[in-house]
Amino acid sequence: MIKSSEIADLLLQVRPGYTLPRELYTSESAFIFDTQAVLKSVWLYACTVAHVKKPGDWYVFELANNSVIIVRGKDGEIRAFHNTCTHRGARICNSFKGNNARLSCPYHFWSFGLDGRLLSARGMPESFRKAEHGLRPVALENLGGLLFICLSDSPPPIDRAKADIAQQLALYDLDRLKVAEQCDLIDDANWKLVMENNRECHHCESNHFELLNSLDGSGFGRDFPEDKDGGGETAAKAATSAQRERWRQLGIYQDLIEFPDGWWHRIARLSLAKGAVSQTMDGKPACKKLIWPHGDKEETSLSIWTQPNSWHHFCCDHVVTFSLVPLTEDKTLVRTSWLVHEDAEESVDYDLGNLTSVWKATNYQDRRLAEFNHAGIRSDGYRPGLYSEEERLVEAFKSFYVNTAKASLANA
Ligand code: 3BY
Ligand code: FES
Ligand code: FE
Repeated sequence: MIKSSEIADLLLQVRPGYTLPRELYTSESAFIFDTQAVLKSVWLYACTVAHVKKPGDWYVFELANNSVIIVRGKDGEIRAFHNTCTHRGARICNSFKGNNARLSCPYHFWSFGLDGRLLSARGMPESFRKAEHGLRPVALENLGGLLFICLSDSPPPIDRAKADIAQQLALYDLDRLKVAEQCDLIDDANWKLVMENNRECHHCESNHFELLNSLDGSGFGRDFPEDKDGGGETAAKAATSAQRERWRQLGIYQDLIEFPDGWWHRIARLSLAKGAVSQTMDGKPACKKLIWPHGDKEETSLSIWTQPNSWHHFCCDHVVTFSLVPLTEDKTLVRTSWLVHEDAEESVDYDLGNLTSVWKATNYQDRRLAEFNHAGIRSDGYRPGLYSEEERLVEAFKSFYVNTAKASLANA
């Protein structure tokens, strides 16, 4: 078992531009430190507003021993509560989603309103005040339809991320979407390696045949697509500038937003490859009912990456969101959800296989890579290795982790 002084020593060994020391990826103590300190001190992406679309819809987000109920009230408000009964502590919601008019504990049937208030409790003494026994709230914020929770009693600021993300996502109106498919994958790899893998496309060319039908991997991780050819005027650069001018005219142009002032979000509008207008196998929309107002001719998608546990892609016809949760030091849950227009009908407007095939294939490929990475790092022969220039966003993730970890130790 590593003590916190040993975690501190490991963090001190971390060098800029290099991967982490082995034990920070592989030890049980680092996993406990990550889930009990690091990840409790930050905002975590849980799900979207479409996952709790109707009043009474609830969704459970779990991190190690903690379980959080995200629930939409009769008033339409979305709130979050610890999934532990205020009677004798039983877990109230015991599957990962549902719809109920009240939240009833299965043990002695205390019943709670969707706003967390205790409504009924049998046989309690006369002095008992129901108002004092409501569910304990968890901090929740809605960032343009993406729901984030924070398990700390004093969550860090979120205003800048909220403003930037909400501004970009207004175009896609997540309130009008529904979840068409959700899929869980468990990677036998540490969560930080699964995240690192997401933050580079250095591995894309030889691994992501399906994804590269629509995504141009070569620009990923560089400053911005038009910078990838260096300073000179090239045909590719001219084409990119022309396209961005078109976006500007449509009012969808945005500069790259990348961890502004030390924030934890990155937003980029990407040019899709090979004439694709959506991230599908044939590059065509997978759903007939579009979710944005600009038709199906724009060769573009919007992406949002947040530290430390999510990434999201917004196409003209669908959204794919990814939430990542560590399960043990060498197991990570990658939960992927595909959202389409609420009026779209399966088999009429979209085929589920066609909608999900690119990212299902990509997730399997990435799982294999993260597992190879974890297995190799366990070796006595492993030493922290140097990131390439295409891996600067991996370094950005790693330093976010290290800085948050150091701050958690300092505040302990
Ligand atoms: O989904 C992503 O954001 C990254 C970029 C390209 C590959 N990768 C899985
Ligand atoms: Fe929930 Fe008793 S523990 S009603
Ligand atoms: Fe990948």
